[in-house]
Amino acid sequence: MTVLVRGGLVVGPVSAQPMDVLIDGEKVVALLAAGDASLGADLASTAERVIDATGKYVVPGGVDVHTHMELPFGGTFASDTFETGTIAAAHGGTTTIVDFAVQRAGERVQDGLAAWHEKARGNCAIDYGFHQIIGGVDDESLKAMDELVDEGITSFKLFMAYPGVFFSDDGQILRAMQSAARNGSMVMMHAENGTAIDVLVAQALARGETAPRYHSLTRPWETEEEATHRAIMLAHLTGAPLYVVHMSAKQAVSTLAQARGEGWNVFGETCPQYLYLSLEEHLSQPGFEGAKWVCSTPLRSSAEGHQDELWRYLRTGDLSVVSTDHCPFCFKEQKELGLGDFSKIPNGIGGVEHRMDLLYQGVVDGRISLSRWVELCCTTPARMFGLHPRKGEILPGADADLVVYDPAARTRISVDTHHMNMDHSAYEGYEIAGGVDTVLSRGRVVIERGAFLGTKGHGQFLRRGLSQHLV
Ligand code: DUC
Ligand code: ZN
Ligand code: ZN
Repeated sequence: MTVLVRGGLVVGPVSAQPMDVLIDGEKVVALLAAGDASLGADLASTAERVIDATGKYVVPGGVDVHTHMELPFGGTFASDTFETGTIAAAHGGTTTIVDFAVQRAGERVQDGLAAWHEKARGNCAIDYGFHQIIGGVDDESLKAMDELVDEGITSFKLFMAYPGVFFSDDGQILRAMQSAARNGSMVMMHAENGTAIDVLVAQALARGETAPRYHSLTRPWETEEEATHRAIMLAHLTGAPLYVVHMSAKQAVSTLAQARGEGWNVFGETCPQYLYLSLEEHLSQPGFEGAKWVCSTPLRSSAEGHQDELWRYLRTGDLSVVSTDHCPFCFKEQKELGLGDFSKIPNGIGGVEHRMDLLYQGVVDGRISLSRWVELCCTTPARMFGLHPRKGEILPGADADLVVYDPAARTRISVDTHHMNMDHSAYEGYEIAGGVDTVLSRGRVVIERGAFLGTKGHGQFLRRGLSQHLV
């Protein structure tokens, strides 16, 4: 089937131009300037379907490289399945996710990966790939890293937090980084000093400080900055590239920026929750309400100016990617596991549906340009994790994943209208200027004016190449 997306402003990571996009089957075949009388224009006149994008933006499908569907965590599971989570993502204009397969100490990495394939296969509405969490670094798991690279799993997440669960010590991190330096993969780091945090948590609980806001107060910025610094130094020592996930403390990003200023191969990601939500306004809500916003790294103080600084780092380029760390838990029975003890609240916020809209508010407010929005949410994540040029940019030969985005639309985020499998919204009541109109995934219309027209099982597993951000 041939489709022509006509009359829109096509936004890329560098520029935005009025163009028509011609799709044949699953691929973009041509970008046609208005009035183009070339062969492409002839083809356009015979397109089987025309989507009118007049007055709208045509942007690449969003690439969210940090999701946790069905993640076992804190005695429960993240509440979105690959089916519900990818349908929600599609509603929000995201057409690719990269989720985290899990290996724990004592388990085979290959078994962890196989379990994730099992969860996702046949259930996804959009395309998906995997990173691999290495929760137990040893000879066997290090060997498995090489094998996985050949299978299209080209990035590995390590944890400096969560002792006894996913934690790696410095020696283990060093060894894994040496392997990554050798096989060309990317090391993703959860950079928080977990052993220090565990002491602070125990001391807070002993003082009777049990409310959700103590989650943030026991994970102060120093624990993020220190771990970030240590990860950077270990990466530099080994020559491995480093991607620090879900950065929330301005001091940690400052340290990252300094290393980048030296020309070191280190990158940072932040998430919408750290740009919009705060310790004071959200995590400190009365009673147990703040549990909705317990995630790690934690939300930080707006009085200390973290949010504004993160926006600034998105502008300077020191933060390269915005993903969601989508890890939803219902309030009832899941977040409630931590009633009376904040340390038992499952860590995570759901947001896979709202990333494109929330970041677009930065365009509306003049904080970032249209092209920077696309770069942060689509192109750079695709390049960073070996998916470009198939994903992340509207180019001839690329998958026809694109979003017709209507700047004149107005939407209000609410649990009543979202599609994620959650009983609350972290962004309840947020007014969004703009909105997703139509979404295509590999040439197929999956969302049309709020209606899901796709199918579970349409989404394909993506074998990823090596990062294009390695120097
Ligand atoms: N952080 C979260 O908030 N949830 C899951 C894991 C993580 O690192
Ligand atoms: Zn993490
Ligand atoms: Zn995560």
